[in-house]
Amino acid sequence: MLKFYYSRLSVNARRVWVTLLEKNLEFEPILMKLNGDQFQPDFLQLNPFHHIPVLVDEDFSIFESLAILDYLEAKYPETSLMPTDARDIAKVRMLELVTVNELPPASIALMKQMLDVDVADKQVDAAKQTMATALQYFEANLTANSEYFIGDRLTYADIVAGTAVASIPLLGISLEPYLRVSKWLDNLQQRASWRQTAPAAEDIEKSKTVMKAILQKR
Ligand SMILES: N[C@@H](CCC(=O)N[C@@H](CS)C(=O)NCC(=O)O)C(=O)O
Repeated sequence: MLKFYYSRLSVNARRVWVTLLEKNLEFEPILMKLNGDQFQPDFLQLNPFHHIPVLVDEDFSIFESLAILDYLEAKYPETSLMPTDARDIAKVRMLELVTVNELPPASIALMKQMLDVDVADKQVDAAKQTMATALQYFEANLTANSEYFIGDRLTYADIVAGTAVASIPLLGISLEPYLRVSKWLDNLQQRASWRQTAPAAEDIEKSKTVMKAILQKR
């Protein structure tokens, strides 16, 4: 059976978790505390960069969440989450890569400010601007009534961007000005896969001490 190493608060892990659920796959979840367990030799053998998520399929171990999604799509194509049209494929990739490349550095700066970790005002302003640009980009890729980025079906664009955008309000940024994004996210959050993987408020609260310690080292 597939083994999935994750943490409930990791956006990077959540996109894989949602995919496993949307594809109806059986898997063994292995919860990581990220309190040092990611540096244990057994885990470093799976991912020498000590990050979750990791997916292990028998003797094959995969890290980097987008690589895991590619693997799951190729191996389990029955519930397909990737379009076949050339432009749609490019759109999915752009939305995925904007999410994984642009949002994390901005999130780190905003999280530092929220947790009272030293961060320059200039960096916080730049982070807010990046978030606004990304949200406008997502908004421009939706229509007033679209439930998904690509036509009438869920794709990796929704899974990758949707799990990340769900965390943006926790950083003090309101999604209200982005009407299409708000509606699209509301729709996604009705899905069983989103509900099952949503971090609990008490877990978010508890994680703040650990997060602060990690951010002070960055
Ligand atoms: N690019 C990686 C990022 C993975 C990542 O940064 N994971 C974080 C949790 S969200 C982690 O494991 N941090 C613990 C550490 O780096 O020691 C991916 O997409 O899988």
